[in-house]
Amino acid sequence: MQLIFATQNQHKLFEVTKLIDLSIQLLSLNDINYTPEIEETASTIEENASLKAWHIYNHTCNNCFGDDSGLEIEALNMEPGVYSARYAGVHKSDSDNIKKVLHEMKSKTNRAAQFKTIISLVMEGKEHIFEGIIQGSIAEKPKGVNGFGYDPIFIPKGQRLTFAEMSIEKKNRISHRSIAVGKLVNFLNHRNSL
Ligand code: ITT
Repeated sequence: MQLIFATQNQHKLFEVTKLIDLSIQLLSLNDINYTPEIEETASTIEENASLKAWHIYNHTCNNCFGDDSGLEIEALNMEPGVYSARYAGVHKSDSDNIKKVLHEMKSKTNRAAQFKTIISLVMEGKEHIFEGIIQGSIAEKPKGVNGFGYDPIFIPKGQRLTFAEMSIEKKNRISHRSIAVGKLVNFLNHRNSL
């Protein structure tokens, strides 16, 4: 089965490629020569996941899914959340976003946070939603060089290392994205066995 992954984020693509069954042939936006940016205009993670999947489904008429993810920090009223990619500004980098989080967290004793991924699958004109959440906390300073985004400051609950200090295999065993992708794969396998 072919499935397009409606993402422009190569790190996400790499993580998901390692998680998906061999029976599913994952096509990236590069594979289908789709280069324009998909504008994320919605105000929730759920709606943005949906928007990305429908955008590519309507453009290609092929089954596809979108992933929208965000870091939600309790002491910051669950921000940056849907604004995770542009928390420090539209053209800012991952390290600018991390600096802003650490600055906002300076005086906070509650460092609880969670990563959330919503996957929207659009298949034969119908949408299916899968959620993955991992709880954890915000580190005092960035550590590690693996992964992307906020990985250097996120310590999953029960772990000592940040996501960026873990191998991709270790992150993929526990991450928000792997939980959501696991649900997606189960759904597809169940459907194929009917
Ligand atoms: P696409 O929309 O093209 O998929 P994106 O990078 O814009 O890629 P999102 O809007 O879903 O993706 O992600 C928002 C940001 O959240 C992302 O740029 C990262 O900074 C952060 N993020 C998402 N997943 C993450 C993860 O697994 N680890 C660390 N940071 C992550």
